[in-house]
Amino acid sequence: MRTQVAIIGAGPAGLLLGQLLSRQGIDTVILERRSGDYVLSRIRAGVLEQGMVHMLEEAGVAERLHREGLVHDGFSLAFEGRRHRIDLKGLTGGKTVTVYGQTEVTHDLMIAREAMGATTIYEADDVALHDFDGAAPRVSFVKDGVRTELACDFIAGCDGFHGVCRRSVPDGSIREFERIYPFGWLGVLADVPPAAHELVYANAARGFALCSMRSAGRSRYYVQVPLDEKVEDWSDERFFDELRRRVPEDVAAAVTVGPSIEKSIAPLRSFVAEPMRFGRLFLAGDAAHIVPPTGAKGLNLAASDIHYLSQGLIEHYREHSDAGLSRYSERALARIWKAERFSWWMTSLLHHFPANTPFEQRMQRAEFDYIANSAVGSAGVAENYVGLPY
Ligand code: RFL
Ligand code: PHB
Repeated sequence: MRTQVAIIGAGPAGLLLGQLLSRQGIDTVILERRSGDYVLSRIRAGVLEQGMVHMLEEAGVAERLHREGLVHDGFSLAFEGRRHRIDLKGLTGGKTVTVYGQTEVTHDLMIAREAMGATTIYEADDVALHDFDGAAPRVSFVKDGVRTELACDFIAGCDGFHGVCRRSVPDGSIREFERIYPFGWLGVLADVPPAAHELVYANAARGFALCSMRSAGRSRYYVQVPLDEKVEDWSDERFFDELRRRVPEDVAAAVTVGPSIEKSIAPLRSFVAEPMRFGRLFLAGDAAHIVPPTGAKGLNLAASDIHYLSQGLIEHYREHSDAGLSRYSERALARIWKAERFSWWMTSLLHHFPANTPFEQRMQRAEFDYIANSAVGSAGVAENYVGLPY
């Protein structure tokens, strides 16, 4: 088998790259460890920056997004029961975010890829990367018990944090930066109307909570929990009780309780691998970096990486220039570090840290007071939340 670009991973990063390249006549094969249904069953992010929406338009997959996505002009921060609205649109000269689930984005990209006739091999086991430090890289994998080899010009490592690509790079050639937070998010998805029209991020005495949504009839809620908490110990009743104790009173009163259709705990981590290129292997999305979900940046960063990487690959094939590929890691990382900073900052502001001293608790309160009383402070939050320019 042979292709121009072998893409490892059919998450949003891999599928978006495949779609942008296919539309330029560049041949790709995607190798995915899981089944398509499994990929679609993972409930993850829900907030898209305008830059990501533009990329999905460019990829020709934004029709349903524009029909069903919810455009949000703002969101609220709540602190010890007080609430401050961040007017995204007013503070950024008209920018907004769109609430549209990651599973919907993935679904739309899968359909578009099928329509283009591009190859995706699901349930590809034991993917291994070969010779990517030279001019003729190869990827081998096992499908239905048979080992197959795929020759290619480039490998795009879009296989998430636990994937094989980053791990395949020789020791010492990539530097890793990491922070692990001492708590996780317990998330519930339920077919009930959202408690508020916009997202509410709350720091309360009992810890962080977030009211989010997927549609007018589907809510997504989170509460901060200790890392050793077990999801089996959280009945729906216990979850909704805890949620209502953490959000402002009027929001709590508007929470509609209903049976969960998904419930899981995700740990929080900040992580960056530098550089994002080794020879003919390029890392993108969660394969190269992780942010805590507090700023809603994970999925959006995967998209901005793909913006830079697709440009570099298109330049290579169309203009025979490797300038974009040479600058890929540097350009992507400049944006990634700023999103890492914002996600870390928002996580620090809004969570209950077991080791925080009373001084640090006062710092959180002062930070909130500053934002709530300063147009400049609020504008900084808004500018980062809608997404920094590509
Ligand atoms: P993905 O989505 O993880 O996709 C990677 C794909 O690669 C496949 N894969 C392999 N394929 C072949 N061979 C191998 N050896 C492979 N190893 C892995 C995987 O099966 C998978 O299909 O990465 P991508 O495309 O970079 O997209 C990134 C986003 O998914 C991610 O940043 C966000 O979802 C992060 N994230 C959240 N972000 C938010 O903004 N808001 C959220 O609420 C939010 N919740 C989450 C999240 C990430 C989570 N993870 C990764 C555990 C909740 C969870 C649970
Ligand atoms: C979500 O709806 O899942 C969501 C929204 C905002 C975040 C994180 C997750 O910051």
